[in-house]
Amino acid sequence: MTDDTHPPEIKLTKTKRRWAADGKFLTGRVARPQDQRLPPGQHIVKDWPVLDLGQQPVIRPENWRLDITGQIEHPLSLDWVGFKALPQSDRLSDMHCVTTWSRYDNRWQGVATRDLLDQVMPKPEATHVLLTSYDGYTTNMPLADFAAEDAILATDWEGQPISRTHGGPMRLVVPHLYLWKSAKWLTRIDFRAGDMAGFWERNGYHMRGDPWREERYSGD
Ligand SMILES: Nc1nc2c(c(=O)[nH]1)N[C@H]1C(S)=C(S)[C@@H](COP(=O)(O)O)O[C@H]1N2
Ligand SMILES: [Mo]
Repeated sequence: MTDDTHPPEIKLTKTKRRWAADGKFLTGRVARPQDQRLPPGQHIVKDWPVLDLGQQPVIRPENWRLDITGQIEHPLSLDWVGFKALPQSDRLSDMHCVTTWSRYDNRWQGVATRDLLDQVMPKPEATHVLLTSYDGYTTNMPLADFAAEDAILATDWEGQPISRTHGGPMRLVVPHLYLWKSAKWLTRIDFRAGDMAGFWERNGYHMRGDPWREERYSGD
């Protein structure tokens, strides 16, 4: 695992940091009509682009761990067998990437975040989660967003194990926020009494990231 305070500086990182500075892709629209499936400034793609910091870790099931820590009644360190023994769910959802592509109707299988929350029992102090991945990536969100009905710790996409490039063996999917919040290769969920910026959030991106409010950049 790389040091998450110094993820690799690659071309995409520099470009996306510049977009944040320039406010690129902002349409100025913030309303979210109930019937608006496609958020403002987005376009639909049929393929599934790969976006990450350029390090795609290889994790064997026997070495995989998910640590759940912080402001919870029952801290957990799960191995692959323990994770697969949790209740399994299906979700159908759209993805919205801040680089303006959206992909509709993705079928996910895995553990609903709600079922994980039932196991670990967040304390009243817990207001946010900070997520850490095997490539050193971090991202943050309010607990209420993590707990959303559609949010899932996904192991399968369209009936197949999620490929390594897309975050297998397990990634988070929080479909109502921009896709950078959906950590690939997730290995730690820290419940915190307060918010703390993750990687893109420290690099000009929004602490919440609601696509229908176009919360692309900090200050939007
Ligand atoms: N661990 C990790 N998760 C990550 C990223 C990353 O670099 N590392 N990139 C994020 C970004 S910016 C996007 S748009 C999505 C892309 O997911 P995909 O490659 O499966 O399309 O993953 C998100 N999750
Ligand atoms: Mo992204």
